[in-house]
Amino acid sequence: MDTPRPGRTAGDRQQAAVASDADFVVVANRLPVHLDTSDPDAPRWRRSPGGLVSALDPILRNRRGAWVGWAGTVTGGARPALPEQDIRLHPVPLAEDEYRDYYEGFSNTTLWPLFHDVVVPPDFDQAWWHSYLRVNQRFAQHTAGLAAPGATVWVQDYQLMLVPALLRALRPDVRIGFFLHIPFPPPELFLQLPWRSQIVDGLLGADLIGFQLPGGAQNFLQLVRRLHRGESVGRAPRSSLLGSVLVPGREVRVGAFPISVDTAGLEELARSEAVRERARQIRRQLGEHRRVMLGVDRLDYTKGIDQRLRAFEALLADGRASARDTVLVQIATPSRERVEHYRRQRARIEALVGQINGTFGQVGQVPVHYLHTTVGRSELAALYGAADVMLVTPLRDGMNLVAKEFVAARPDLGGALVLSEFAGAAHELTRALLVNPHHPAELSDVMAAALDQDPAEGRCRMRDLRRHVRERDVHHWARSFLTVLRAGGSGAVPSGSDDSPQAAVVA
Ligand code: ADQ
Repeated sequence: MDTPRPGRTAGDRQQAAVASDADFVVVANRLPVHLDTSDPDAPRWRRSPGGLVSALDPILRNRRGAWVGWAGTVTGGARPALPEQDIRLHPVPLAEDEYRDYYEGFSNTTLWPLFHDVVVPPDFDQAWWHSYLRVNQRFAQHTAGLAAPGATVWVQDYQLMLVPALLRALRPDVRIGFFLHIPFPPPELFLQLPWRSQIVDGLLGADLIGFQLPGGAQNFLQLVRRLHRGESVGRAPRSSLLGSVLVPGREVRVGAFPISVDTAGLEELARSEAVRERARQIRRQLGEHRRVMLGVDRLDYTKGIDQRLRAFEALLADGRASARDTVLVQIATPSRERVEHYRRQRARIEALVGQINGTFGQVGQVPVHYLHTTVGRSELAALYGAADVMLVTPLRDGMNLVAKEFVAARPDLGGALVLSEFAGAAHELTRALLVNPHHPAELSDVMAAALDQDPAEGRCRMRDLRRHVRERDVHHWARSFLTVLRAGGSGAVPSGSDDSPQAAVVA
């Protein structure tokens, strides 16, 4: 869910000529494509791999679907397109200053840190807010022009939290779902936001608001209560639903829908001979006898990469590991590189890698292999297959798909998963080796325990973890959200039930 830089666009009023006939519309910051410029003479649009696309793809094809989002690159006005039979893409233009203020600014320097427990202090800037509002309005307008009467619209993530209400004002006939991929913070933190009421009202334009975890849904319900002082009525949770908010004339349902991965697809890839051979080759290249630890993350300060490196350094320092017997491979995808906190984080990590290798390495044998790059799906599956220990240690994470991908990619039942308690995935993957990444000694101890894990116990844990990700894959996620979204009537509540000018929370 990350974006490269844009170029100049045709501007605000550019609206592609498309018929209003889409009866299922996905609205996300990014279109599920990128421009492949490996052949500069013949740049081509390609599908971006990802669980969200594979989950929504069959629905988009079966139901005259469309995807609304930013194309993410300099196109000189060229429309992103996929082969005929593929899903319909509808690009929303962004100007350079909007990319800076709406995306890098408000989305990633205000909302992202605020929603991740203020791991770094968020910046509040009025100009960014105005840009966020303007871009959300544009997304709502494009969607309104595209959706068929009575269509279902599914809005994704924190960059677009105003879209539900803006869209409802334009198109009261459509059914609107919203899903937040990142954590929803406790009210005490959210209330710092100068535009808190506008964001909450934006979300309340939806018929169904989905969070990764019940805790996020509860935080939201509490916040609505605090901001609106609404009447709260007890109700037993039904399936994924945890409560409702009554707004004038409508009921907004609130629930938890933990996202997952394309388990079958990953498993098939992991079982392929090419991937298995590549995994063996990686192990040979790293040193046949060495234990392999692996980290795969976007280079983000929430992912706990530096904490993980320091914990590994402690193991090397106290002799529980050495460059001779253990290696840590850290793959970090370049991310949000113009944002100051990300630049500093990269410098911190690279200094730490240099320090560890400088202190504990030998010629031809360094303890940390660090790659600042994106790797392909097959290479990723091979890395997962080669690892003895997978390190997923975020300080805060909505879900963390890497943890679930690792489990899906280990049909051999090998490998140990070290998983932060602060990743949403820990709520489900309780048979992983759970750890508090804020506690340096505990993190080193759990990493050491993972290296020394009894193979029989490891297989037993992995079997349980795999059972979970097979039952709860990304298709299950999409199905359960859309089933609840469609099951709600029109969203209307009997007139007279709203006797407060604000909202009531039913939880
Ligand atoms: P992210 O913060 O981007 O997603 P995550 O869930 O870990 O985090 O997903 C990252 C994806 O990128 C994974 O599919 C992973 O395989 C891939 N990836 C990471 N590094 C890579 C590399 N170097 N090369 C290739 N691929 C790489 C946000 C939230 C998460 C939530 C997801 C989905 O922050 O908490 O799980 O959305 O809802």
